[in-house]
Amino acid sequence: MLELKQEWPAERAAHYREAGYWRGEAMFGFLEQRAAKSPRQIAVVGGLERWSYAELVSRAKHHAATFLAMGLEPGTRVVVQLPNIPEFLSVVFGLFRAGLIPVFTLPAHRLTEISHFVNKSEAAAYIITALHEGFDYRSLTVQVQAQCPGLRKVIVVDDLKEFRSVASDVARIPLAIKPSDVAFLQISGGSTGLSKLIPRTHDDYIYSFRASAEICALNETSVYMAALPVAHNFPMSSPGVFGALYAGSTVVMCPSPTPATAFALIEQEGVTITGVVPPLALLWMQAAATTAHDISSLQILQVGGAKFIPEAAARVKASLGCALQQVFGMAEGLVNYTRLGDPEETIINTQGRPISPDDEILIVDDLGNPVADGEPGMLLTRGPYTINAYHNDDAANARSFTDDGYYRTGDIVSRTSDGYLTVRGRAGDHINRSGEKISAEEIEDHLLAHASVLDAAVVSIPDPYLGERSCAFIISKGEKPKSAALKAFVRSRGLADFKVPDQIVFVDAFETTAVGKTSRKFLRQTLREQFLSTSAAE
Ligand code: AMP
Ligand code: DBH
Repeated sequence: MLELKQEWPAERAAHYREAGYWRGEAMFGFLEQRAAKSPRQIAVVGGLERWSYAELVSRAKHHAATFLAMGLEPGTRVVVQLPNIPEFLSVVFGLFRAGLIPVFTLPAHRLTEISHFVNKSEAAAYIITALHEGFDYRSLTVQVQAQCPGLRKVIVVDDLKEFRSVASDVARIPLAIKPSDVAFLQISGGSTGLSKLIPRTHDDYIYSFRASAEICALNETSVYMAALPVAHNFPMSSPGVFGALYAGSTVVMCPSPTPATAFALIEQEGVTITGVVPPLALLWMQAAATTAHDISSLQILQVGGAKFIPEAAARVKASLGCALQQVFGMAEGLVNYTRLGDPEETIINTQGRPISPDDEILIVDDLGNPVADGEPGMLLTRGPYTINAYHNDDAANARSFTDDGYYRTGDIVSRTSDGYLTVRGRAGDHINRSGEKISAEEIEDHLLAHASVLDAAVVSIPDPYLGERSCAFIISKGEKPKSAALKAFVRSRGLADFKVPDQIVFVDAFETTAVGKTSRKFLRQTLREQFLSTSAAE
């Protein structure tokens, strides 16, 4: 099994410890300490469940003992595909307690993605819930097992209760966790090809959500609602469910972010803070005008994952009666926030500034030279919670990191003189569809597998609802397929629904560059521009 690593140069690591960022805490340990301090405080609410900190810890320990009794050894990777239910937390903290390594995936992922994550992480187990939103995950596990010979165990969370009696004495399980170890694998949205795996350590991740909880002023009276799928880095750690638990707040697991469901929970649980992507913020603002629910407990609406335009940002306070916080982050590390006391103008027009004084930010032009404040350039960053490498992916690492350890974010940003960043665009070729990042290349590869597709180019098109939608330009061969059939074909390849092209446009030919070879980047750009100019003319 390939070792999991995430290492910073010794000098920087020493500095991060001295500065008090890395405190030697571990993912299960912090929760246990919280539970010792306030055992009866409610940790998590969801569905019919309402667990205190003591109960969450006790459930996690039982799960830990069960996992080990099943023969899973510390260090084993375990793919977790769970929706927003309290068991997400008991299972994940159970894995941490047992020294197992969660590999986070989204409920929307299907065969192709899950098999890739299992194989790439060399996972031996896969944890699901039987049914969610009408989808039967048990049938998915059968398909995944057929494709992943190394996958030894499928665990259905609904069955874990029955294993309780099997659990041996949890106190006897040795806790052999080093805070500098990799705690879990997070997934990148992926700009080229399949999603990459992101190894995060206890030290670095805990720093990011502890500091985030401070920035958001979370305390025991706060109620944080996870509205987006909780395996996303944003609701997990910015400050997310982990930051909320670190601060002793209550976490509310919202099963779906529709205004009807979310507003009812805000009222019922007195939610004080939650985070959404821009399209949802727009939907919530519209729904708030006529809702029968009292959402006045909400103090902060965080918006992030994709660009929130200033015109919409300016309306949050009046529409929802709460403060806006913009969040610009990435699963690879760096997270920026507007601060609660910032002037309105900063909150509306920027995506915030970094968490840490030791987040190093470079904004450079095509030649790698720093640009002046206010000028757009490519964002590079390194710091105490930004990774230095992806897991087992030399090609991506060579592309994504500079020789001196900066992560190339692929985002084009500008910086104000006081260090606030505004996202201006991106250099990479992904589609940011309502905060879900889709790799153009990944979808093109699936389209090319269709017998009637000669060539395919997938681009992002501005969309009034989604922010961006995906559009596939297709050169067909033989009989021209129907758009619906092509979409169904992509879906049948076992992909998350959000990756199916929103729109299909047939063209006769693609332009080629002067050297005669097609540059995909140039091609996508040309197609997008042509499409936008013709639709503007219509
Ligand atoms: P990932 O690397 O998959 O975690 O996705 C992170 C990317 O999401 C960033 O590099 C940005 O491109 C995008 N992103 C996240 N938050 C924002 C935001 N507030 N505004 C614009 N883009 C964002
Ligand atoms: O989009 C993201 O990946 C993101 C957005 C906001 C993120 O990872 C985060 C905050 O931590």
